[in-house]
Amino acid sequence: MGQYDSEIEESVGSQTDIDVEEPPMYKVMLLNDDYTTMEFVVEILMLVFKKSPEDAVRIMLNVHHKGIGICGVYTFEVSETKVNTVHTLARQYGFPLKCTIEKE
Ligand code: TYC
Repeated sequence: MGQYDSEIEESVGSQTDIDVEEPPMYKVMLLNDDYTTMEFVVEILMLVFKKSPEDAVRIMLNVHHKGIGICGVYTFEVSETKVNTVHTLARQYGFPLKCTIEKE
């Protein structure tokens, strides 16, 4: 500790009283339908959700069999952007693919 450290700490606030809170996280859920192709869903999972080809196939098949499945967990803003990207791409290619946001 230098001669003036305690005064400096007082004026700027000590590190320990800064309240570091994690942002709330949101799950992006993918929904099954009868029209979107398996290939398109796998592409979406790789492109938008950065999944490996193996993970993308696994997630797609899980949604295909169970009706719904999780693509990833992100902050609200990131989740919302990913949902919008999926819907925009799906409409562009004429698929009814839907995904939703769920609070963790
Ligand atoms: N059920 C679709 C089919 O048989 C494939 C599919 C999987 C669609 C997952 C949407 O989120 C989905 N072609």
